[in-house]
Amino acid sequence: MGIQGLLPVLRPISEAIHIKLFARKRVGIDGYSWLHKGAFGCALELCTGVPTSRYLDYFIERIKMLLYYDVVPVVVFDGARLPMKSETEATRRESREMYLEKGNKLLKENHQSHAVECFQRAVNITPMMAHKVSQVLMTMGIDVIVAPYEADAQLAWFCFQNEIDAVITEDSDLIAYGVNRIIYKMGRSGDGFLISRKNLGAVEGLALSHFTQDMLQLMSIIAGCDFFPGVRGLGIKKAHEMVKRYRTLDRVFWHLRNNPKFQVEQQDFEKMAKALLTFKYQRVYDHRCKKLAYLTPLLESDPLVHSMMKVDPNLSFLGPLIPNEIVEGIALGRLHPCTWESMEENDGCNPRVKSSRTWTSSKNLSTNSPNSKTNCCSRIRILDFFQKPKNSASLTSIVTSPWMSVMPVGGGGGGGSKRKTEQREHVQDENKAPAHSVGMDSKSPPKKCKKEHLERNVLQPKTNIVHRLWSERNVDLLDAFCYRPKEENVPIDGR
Ligand code: D5M
Ligand code: MN
Repeated sequence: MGIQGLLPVLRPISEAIHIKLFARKRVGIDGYSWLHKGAFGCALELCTGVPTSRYLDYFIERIKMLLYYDVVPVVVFDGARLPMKSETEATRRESREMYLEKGNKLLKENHQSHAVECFQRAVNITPMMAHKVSQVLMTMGIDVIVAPYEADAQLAWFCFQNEIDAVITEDSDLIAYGVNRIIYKMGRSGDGFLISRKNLGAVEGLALSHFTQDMLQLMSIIAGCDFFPGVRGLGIKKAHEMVKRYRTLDRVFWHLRNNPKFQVEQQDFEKMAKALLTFKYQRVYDHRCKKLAYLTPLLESDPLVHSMMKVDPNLSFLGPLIPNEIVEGIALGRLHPCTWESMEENDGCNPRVKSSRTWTSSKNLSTNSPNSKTNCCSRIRILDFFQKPKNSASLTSIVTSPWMSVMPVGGGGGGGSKRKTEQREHVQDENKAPAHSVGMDSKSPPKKCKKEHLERNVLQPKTNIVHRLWSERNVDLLDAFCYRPKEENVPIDGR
């Protein structure tokens, strides 16, 4: 999970912060990270088939805490498996199965506490669990989206598009993707550790100030990441030294290949190149155009891209193509990200069990077919709750809810002018795609959709839910959403 050895070396630049630093700002949440943490406390139930929703309680508790501190959460869940991660996923699956077997054996032998430890490593987080959490989040008026592939890349996209100001996660991949501000180890009281991209140049013993984003990604790949197992005998510091010296993939690979100390095969070049391109161009959901996009604009003149396109014109390793209406259905939580089946039909069941309406292959779908649209949208219940604006061009966020209003950035619009203090205060300069140096701001603005040129709307919360409930004096609901801070001091232990 993540970049091997990266978080511990960044410890000197981790700032102890409290989440209230991000009051009135939008903060992205790596949903699976909280699902994993929440599942830890109910692993026995999850692994033995006892119905439980305790992982949900954990999630909602954290959300309530953010709302208490006026932070606007944007929850992002992982979608379908990325081809580049198949080996990592297979290793994880084998490990889970091994621990499940071990746990069941220990349970039979009446060693419950040891069994629970095994089950904690055996839990499989499913899209249906994410869906159940989403349903509750949506009723709370929280923005929630399912990425077509990795939540990491989707969060980076939101960051580059200035939609969020920081990400809460435990995954060091977010650093390689180029996210500006990442909050790790956030405890239940809101204490955590912030790693800012602008400080990466200040890491002692791992000088990154002259590293470009490509170099940071290359270092991550040869040290070991989810897309490439790394070069044996090369830790993060040696990886850093090598990239500092040789700078590009071609030169680094040539050096590795010609040094018998490193057992690098010729076919590793392609794997490393694909890993590099996946960090740069992974497919994400463009919530404004409602279709797939590349994380950063694809440079077909890039020799690596050019050579990959010759063998794989669709660049499927960046995430296979998905028809627009399906990708929208996935993003909004209507369709299962892997099977494309309706999530509602499967509710409460194993998502892999066939439902009455099954999308089997993309060739059955025509984006213009009236039927396909009806089929994928007909059974939506959860989103009936929300009013979608008729003019989709003005919808720039993920889900509209009764607590949200569309207003242009920089004031104007309805509730915005009334409640100036509640507008999101962007730190615009740092939220751009990391095309150039690490620890420095990119000069080129992110590419925008056509309609974006004239009018850039951002969905802003009118008020957060706690305010709304206060104003309506809805005591019961307020109590349900109420968060009471507790003292907690979580030490950083970096991974
Ligand atoms: O991991 C997605 C998120 O889920 C990331 O924040 C880490 C978390 N995760 C993944 N696997 C585990 C396990 N086994 N325990 C705890 N947390 C986990 P990604 O690596 O992007 O797939
Ligand atoms: Mn990751």
